[in-house]
Amino acid sequence: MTATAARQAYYDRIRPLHLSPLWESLHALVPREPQSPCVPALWRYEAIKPLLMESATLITAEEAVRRVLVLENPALPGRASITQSLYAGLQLIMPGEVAPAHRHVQSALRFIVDGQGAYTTVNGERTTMYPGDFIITPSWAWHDHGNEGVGGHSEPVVWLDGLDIPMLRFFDAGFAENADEKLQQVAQPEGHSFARFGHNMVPVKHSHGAPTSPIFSYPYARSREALAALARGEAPDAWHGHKLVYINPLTGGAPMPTIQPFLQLLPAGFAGQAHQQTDGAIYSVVEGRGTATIAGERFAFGPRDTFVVPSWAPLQLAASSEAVLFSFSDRPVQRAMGVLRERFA
Ligand code: GTQ
Repeated sequence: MTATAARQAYYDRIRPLHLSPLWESLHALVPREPQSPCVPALWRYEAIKPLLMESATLITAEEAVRRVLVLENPALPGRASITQSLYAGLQLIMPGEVAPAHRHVQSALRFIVDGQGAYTTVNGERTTMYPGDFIITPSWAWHDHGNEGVGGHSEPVVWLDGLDIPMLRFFDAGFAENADEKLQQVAQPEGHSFARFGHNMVPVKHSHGAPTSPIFSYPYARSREALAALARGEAPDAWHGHKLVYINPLTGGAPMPTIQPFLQLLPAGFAGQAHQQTDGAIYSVVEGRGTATIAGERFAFGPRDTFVVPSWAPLQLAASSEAVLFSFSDRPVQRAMGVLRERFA
């Protein structure tokens, strides 16, 4: 009997006892560097928008609860995952529709992609959505969405949902419940959280102890203005252009315990150098056109497109016109574990 045959016979005997030989899988379990099963991919909004609109003829937001087309990593079909740890989807709410109140332990971000005048209500405070706004639904917070328009005009509104669904699934720690009422009572005037926490000042007395930022809407008008001023005042970073991270004003850390969002400006003509990071990231293009070269594959991007950069895949960004990119990753979790790594070529 050869060594291989003897080993195989041995593996066959231990398998019924639910045992497996580590030495056959050690290299894959403990890789020399990350080997993500995820692949880079880009979703062109132009191609998706008609299909998303068609979904509204098939099901209402209310019946669907959340009418979302999930962006699945092409290498992880059926997993509702855009990376191993994160979920992304495009949610549509038509004028007059309602997505009923519920809560879950999964944290969500909304990044408004198309249209304006929808709202989300989080823990009794409503915020109106405008393109480019970054909005948080904290873990276990009641939330419902609707679309009443602004200024007497209403239109379909689409946003990118980013959730830590795969992480919660991994931990088997998911809980959820529906509210008795379709819509929450609005208990605070719009903008109240931002007034309290959004101006580099916080109330002298407050009891916000949650791990999630007390600001739940970071308006694009403000973030865009910050990028514009930044670009006037300093040269772009050779890898990132002008890149800011959104923060929780109470801690200076990530606004969500599991997700770090970013916003960056690439000047017209920017040709960035390649970098790698262990936190794979999902990008949503707000303005401008350019290319993302991900692990050697070149993707042309334009406004409202979404693309995914897998963990440790070298990324090189370039812009033909001034571009603004929103992105998010699982960085806070990797940071808490002390395993976050970056490499700048
Ligand atoms: O809006 O509450 O894309 O619960 C997936 C799950 C959105 C939401 C999603 C959700 C939501």
